[in-house]
Amino acid sequence: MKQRTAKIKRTTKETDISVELNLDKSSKPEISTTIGFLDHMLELFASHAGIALKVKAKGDTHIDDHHLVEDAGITIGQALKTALGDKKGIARYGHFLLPMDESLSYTALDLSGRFYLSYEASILFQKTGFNYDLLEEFFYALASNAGITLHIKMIKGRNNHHIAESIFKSFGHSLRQAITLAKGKKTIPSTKGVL
Ligand SMILES: [Mn+2]
Repeated sequence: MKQRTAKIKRTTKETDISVELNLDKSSKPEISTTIGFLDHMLELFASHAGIALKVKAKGDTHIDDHHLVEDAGITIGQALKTALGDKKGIARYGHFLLPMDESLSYTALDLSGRFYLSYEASILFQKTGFNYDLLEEFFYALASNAGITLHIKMIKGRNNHHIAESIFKSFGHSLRQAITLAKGKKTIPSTKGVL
């Protein structure tokens, strides 16, 4: 079977991003976005999703991290959509409850071709470091460009880093389930016949 891959390059006046993705191969993630925290989250996501992901990104982070985080989400979303192709034989749905020490998060998704995002995570007040508001921007950009119905819910947590980790790992596991190909199944899992 042909492997489900994508290679996307996206350049704007704000950012310059390239993404390579293989849904049928697991390898060590190669992530370099100039934002250490985003690298860490994307590495966790790719490892737990069991996919090969390469991301190289730079942008106008002298302003703040907003454009780069959002555009990384857009480009990864576009790569996911491309790699998924006609979605023949995929499981389509995935959900995962994931603990990370004191934090606990849930994600549920449908590779429906329709975008929906429900994001409920109460990140705690912070003075410095990565702006955790951007996580919602990232998932909005990714899900809208990939055509994913995505629910993200933080159930509990006291540490921002752990909360974010629980969300990205959970998302990885949910995606892993949804992209799984059922053995010998070649149909599109929809009564409409198209996703
Ligand atoms: Mn960590």
